[in-house]
Amino acid sequence: MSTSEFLSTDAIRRLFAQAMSRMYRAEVPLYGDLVDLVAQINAQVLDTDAELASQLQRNDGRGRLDEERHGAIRVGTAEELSTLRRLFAVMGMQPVGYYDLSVAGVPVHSTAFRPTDAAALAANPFRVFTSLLRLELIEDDALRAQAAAILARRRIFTDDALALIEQAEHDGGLSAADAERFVAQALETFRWHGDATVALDTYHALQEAHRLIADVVSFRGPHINHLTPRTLDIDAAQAAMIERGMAAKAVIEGPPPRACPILLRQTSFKALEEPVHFPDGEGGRAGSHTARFGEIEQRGLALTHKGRALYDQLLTQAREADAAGSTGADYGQRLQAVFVGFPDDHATLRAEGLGFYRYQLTDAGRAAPGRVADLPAERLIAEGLATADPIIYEDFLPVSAAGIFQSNLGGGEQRAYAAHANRSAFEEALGARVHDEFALYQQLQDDSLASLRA
Ligand code: OOG
Ligand code: NI
Repeated sequence: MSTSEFLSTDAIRRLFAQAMSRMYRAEVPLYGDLVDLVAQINAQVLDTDAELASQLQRNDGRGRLDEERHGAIRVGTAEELSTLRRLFAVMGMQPVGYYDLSVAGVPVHSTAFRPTDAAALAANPFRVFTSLLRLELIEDDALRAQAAAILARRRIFTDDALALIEQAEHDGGLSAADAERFVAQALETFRWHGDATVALDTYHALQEAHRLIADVVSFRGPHINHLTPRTLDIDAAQAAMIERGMAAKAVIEGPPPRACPILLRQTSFKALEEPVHFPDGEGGRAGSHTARFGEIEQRGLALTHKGRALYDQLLTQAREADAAGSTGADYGQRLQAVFVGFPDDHATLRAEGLGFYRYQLTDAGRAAPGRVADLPAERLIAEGLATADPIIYEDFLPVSAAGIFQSNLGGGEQRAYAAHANRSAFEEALGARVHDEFALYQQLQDDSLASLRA
């Protein structure tokens, strides 16, 4: 088959994201409510904020907004992770970034599979935060061996999914009909199973080691544990959640509200306690499991290394102010006070090299190629010949992610692991290097600057 007969990876990713969204709506109806709520808020914001509406239009952000989601899964073995990498590659999703969550007491390390270039991001930015369990952090030797043996036995991909991955790798793509079969087969890996594969006692022992370990080891596959729509106003969305009686998390993770949003702000509703059937005893036993939840997020400017260092420093300052982490009642105020130290207008953010921007000529700029050629970018902007729009942060934040993990595992446990980041072990399990997110944003900015002169 020739390349032109393949369905594009962007189109496959869109089909998959839509199928996941339909499945999760059916599995967790509250997610559907959240999607509807966010769509309403976004429509209101776009109605009232003409500047933001036209910025999104210019920046290829409007078209993708209604379908924009991220999801999260957790896997148990290197083989599972590396096969996921191949599965996501069929949809144009690459591993970006490395996140060590052991420092926050969660025994995993993670990456995000997502599209990387401007056109693919504009088409559909679907991302999946993917965590690998670090079995070596289970202290009890017998329990660790038992968990490893259980994981070694399971098969999380259907035979057809594996065959279609191989076919796509071999041929360089999939036809429309094969892509549809691929999406249906891939979906099976992420489906919820209400029947555990381990006895109730084993489940409890795993849970004692860490609730997350029980979540990964006790089931047939890595059920999608949340799908997150992107809101343009998370404060309004959070208020609307509470108004409708959803059990929203008290604190919004990430930076405080700002005139120029940066990075990522997130909030979630608590995970549901769901009935689970355990296979032991006469006819099995009834129990429950808490893992799946809902989350919303607002995305803003991607920061440079310099900007990110400032963000990390200010966040640490706010969290350590009274040793309460992000739990104290006055955390929001503390955060606001500390972040006064982070410039909040785009001209200063650009001048200080804190964020990445996408530059484009205006109509006036296009009409005056001679003038454009000679002027530096900031002068072009000052004279109305070019615009600079924030490049949107497409990734995640480890401190926020740890907060989301913690608040959704149920139970109030807080523990710390002595282990630290082990990126090379993660990449070995993955079977590939992860992309450097800063290099990707730099490339987007450089490409846009080059196009001013083209
Ligand atoms: C992933 C939690 C991280 C986020 O948005 O930061 C995450 C998980 O609970 O598996 O999704
Ligand atoms: Ni999330």
